[in-house]
Amino acid sequence: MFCYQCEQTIGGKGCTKLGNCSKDPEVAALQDLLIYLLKGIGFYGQKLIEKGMVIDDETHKFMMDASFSTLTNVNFDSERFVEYLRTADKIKEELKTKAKDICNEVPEAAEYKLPATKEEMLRDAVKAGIMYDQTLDANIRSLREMLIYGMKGMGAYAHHAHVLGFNDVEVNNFFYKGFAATIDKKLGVDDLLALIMEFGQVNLKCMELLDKANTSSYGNPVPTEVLITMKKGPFIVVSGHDLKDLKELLEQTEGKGINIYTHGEMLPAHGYPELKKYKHLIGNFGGAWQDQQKEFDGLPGCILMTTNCLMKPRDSYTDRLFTTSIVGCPGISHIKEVNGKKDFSLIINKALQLGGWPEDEQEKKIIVGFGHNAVLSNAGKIVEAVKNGAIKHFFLVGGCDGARPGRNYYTEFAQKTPPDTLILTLACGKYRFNKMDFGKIGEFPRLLDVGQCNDSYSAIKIALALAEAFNCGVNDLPLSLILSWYEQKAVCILITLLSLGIKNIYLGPSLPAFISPDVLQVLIDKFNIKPISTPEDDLKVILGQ
Ligand code: FS2
Ligand code: SF4
Repeated sequence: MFCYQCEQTIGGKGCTKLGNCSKDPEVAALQDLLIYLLKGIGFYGQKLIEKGMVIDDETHKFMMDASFSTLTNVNFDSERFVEYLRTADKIKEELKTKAKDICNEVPEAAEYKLPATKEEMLRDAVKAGIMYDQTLDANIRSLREMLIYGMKGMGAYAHHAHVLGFNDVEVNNFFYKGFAATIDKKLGVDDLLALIMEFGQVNLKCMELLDKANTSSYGNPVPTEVLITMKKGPFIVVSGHDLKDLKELLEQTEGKGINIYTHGEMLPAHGYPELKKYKHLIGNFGGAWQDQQKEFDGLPGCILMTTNCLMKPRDSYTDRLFTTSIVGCPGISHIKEVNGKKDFSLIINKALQLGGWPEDEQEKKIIVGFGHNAVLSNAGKIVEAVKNGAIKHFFLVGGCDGARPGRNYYTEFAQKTPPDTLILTLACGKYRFNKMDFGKIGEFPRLLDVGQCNDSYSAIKIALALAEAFNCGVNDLPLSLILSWYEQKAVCILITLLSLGIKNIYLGPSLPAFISPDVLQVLIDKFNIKPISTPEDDLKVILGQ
């Protein structure tokens, strides 16, 4: 196997024997082959789109789901990948038949025919490996992989919007164009760089679409206090990012004497009016994803994993862990959708049987719900606070968390920001400091939780609105972006920020292994992207001290 798509790749180079995430060589090989087939589908799909033909919604849904399934910490179940591969092959053959009169030179990935058995698939997967073609130029490989990882991230966003009934033709169509481009030998470095920037703009649309899907389904998040201590009684912990799964579970547990706790990236759910109205959405449990094995160990309740980040479970909680949607893990019960509905009775009965926590803990609360609507409804006051000097600088300290050392930087950075600065945060990296007291500036808490990584659009919208209010560009605002990355959603967000021309981003804790030295130099030259150093030194540079 060879995989270097995430930040915790072994040695900062690549996982070759077993993933640091526990992805095994079999799953890695099947994922490689799935991406290979998506390239073939992309080739025929793009030809058909260029001829003005419309691809059906089921195929679009497959493209986003299959891309999402290969994202870090989503699915470890090889049997599920065999199913995806068979569907991919069927779709490719259908598109091939439709496109047979309009294709001249057909690349190998588009000609490939999936064999019948898993053993044969594993044999074939070798040629789908990232490093298989040793003659490929390092910069071309780097840019192709960057685009693929970006599309994996966008696959997740498009999936979440789609389950709520929201679609965008430009977003759907880009998957074909993007995957086709990764097997197009005519595209050089400049072409791929231009395409990646185009992708950044398409992904912006996708993030906007997801924002619309979430806010029109559940209302605009409002500042909300969230209990972070435990209450007596049976409970289910809901992790991941999927608000629809949470809503369905809340409906099915109402009046049953079960408390629902959010976990990890589900924390911002408490701010949505249509979710917070459920009284048994009681609070938030635990920290960021990398703490789950310790926190779920022997838990007297159930866990529903709606999306990433899933870690290989310890034996002590395999009987109380459940997956749904794209998530999968061998030996773990999976709740499927049947006729547009999910039946959570298995998990509900198990939670009742486990009994939950024996007593209440002393209450502690934090505050969430500072999406773009909540922040921008106070835009006038924020602008005024900047003009009268009460707010000197804005920091966006956000992104993914992870297990590797070096991430304390973000805690220390947040703690060292001066008291006359405002910190916006989002995604699971915030667990490093979101239970700390940063005080207030006037009526605003200094730390504003904008939401999940899926809500990055909110942060972009806030930045663009501030730039408009001050009649300047985003790069001229007293705003600094201090980002932590881990998986491929962070890749698509980063590309979108670059496509908006945003400069001077601080990125850490380490730089992506898939970015070649030459490509990195281009990013430095064009966007002045910087690796993080120390909180003290970076703050000095940012604040001009
Ligand atoms: Fe955090 Fe993990 Fe949100 Fe990422 S829960 S690192 O895949 O999606 O962010
Ligand atoms: Fe390694 Fe990350 Fe790939 Fe897992 S997803 S195999 S940790 S690079």
